[in-house]
Amino acid sequence: MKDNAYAKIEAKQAETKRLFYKGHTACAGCGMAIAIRHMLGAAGPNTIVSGATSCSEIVSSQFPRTSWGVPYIHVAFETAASVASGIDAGLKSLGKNVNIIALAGDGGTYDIGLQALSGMVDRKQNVLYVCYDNECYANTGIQRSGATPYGAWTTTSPNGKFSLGNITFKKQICEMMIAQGASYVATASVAYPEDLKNKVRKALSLRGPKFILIHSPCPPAWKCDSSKSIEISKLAIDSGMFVVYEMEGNRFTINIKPRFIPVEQYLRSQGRFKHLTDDDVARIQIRVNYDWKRLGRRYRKRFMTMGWFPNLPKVKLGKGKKQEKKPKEDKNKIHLREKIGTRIHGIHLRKKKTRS
Ligand SMILES: Cc1ncc(C[n+]2csc(CCOP(=O)(O)OP(=O)(O)O)c2C)c(N)n1
Ligand code: SF4
Ligand SMILES: [Mg+2]
Repeated sequence: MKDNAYAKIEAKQAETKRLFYKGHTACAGCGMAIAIRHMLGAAGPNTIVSGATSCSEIVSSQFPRTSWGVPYIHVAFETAASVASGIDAGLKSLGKNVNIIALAGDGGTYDIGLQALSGMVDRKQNVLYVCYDNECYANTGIQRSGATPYGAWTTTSPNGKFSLGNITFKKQICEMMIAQGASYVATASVAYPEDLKNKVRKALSLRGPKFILIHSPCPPAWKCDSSKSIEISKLAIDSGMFVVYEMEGNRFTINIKPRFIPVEQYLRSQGRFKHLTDDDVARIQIRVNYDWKRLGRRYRKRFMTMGWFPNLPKVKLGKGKKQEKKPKEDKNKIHLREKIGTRIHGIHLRKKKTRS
């Protein structure tokens, strides 16, 4: 019985290793490489991948070497979804049933490939779109993307005397896909591989456009130790900063319930947030609390059936920099009230009528 279980695990591991070969050149602790390994392990060999320009392509497919154990087409930055749509049309006309995966980073999804992705969902193509989200354009030197969190340092949103770092909150890409009517929308994390693989399997078993967002740490961009990638991914979920859920049709489920530790624990684990003051951190906590309350309101019934409600941490503002005092009014300044009965810029100032 025990031997059987081990044999199963080994077979699974062999399958995972075979489809995304070792020897790629991703940095140590790279979430993207872990995400792809699990994604392919779950998809199996009957798969074609349309992969956008990104770290995932650079580290795995430099001619004449490859890490891909399945057909992999490297496509232009913004075209992962449109090439996958073409593959879908071609295979349909040949009557073949093959898993089609479009793979891109957050830059290639939230920003530059959004139009192609939207078109793919609109046309109801039978494609699974996987976005690994390392929250920046890592491949070209860590620039800010639509997925970069508020307050984060990047090379195009540097922190300094007059700058906090990135001043926008993450684009709600999954909500956009839900609004567009994708058959299946889910988020996953490299810290929970079984959940990730189950989602890939489930998505591929459904027809129509599917979208999975995988939170993927990037040590050079997040300025963290490469041995801490998984730990930090868990902190993102436990603090409620990254929500792990799925939306199958109209059914919303939280797959990993956070413990709601203060977001500070997540933020202080990475150098890209180290410049944030206590007030900046409190502002981020307010936003996270707001997002959870919004989620709770929208899916109130589902939260009730899950029998679980978010227990959000309290926020204290004003711990950080002192607020600047307002300058006192100049006593010599003539008050408007004293000018009643005169004209200012052609307007006759009258006394306000009071009801008797
Ligand atoms: C049209 C176009 N614009 C810009 C580039 C340069 N470029 C290549 S990869 C990349 C960053 C990709 O970022 P992301 O999609 O987040 O993937 P990551 O590098 O983070 O894995 C950029 C800007 C390009 N190849 N094509
Ligand atoms: S820069 Fe980041 S995403 Fe790119 S290979 Fe290194 S860890 Fe992975
Ligand atoms: Mg990226």
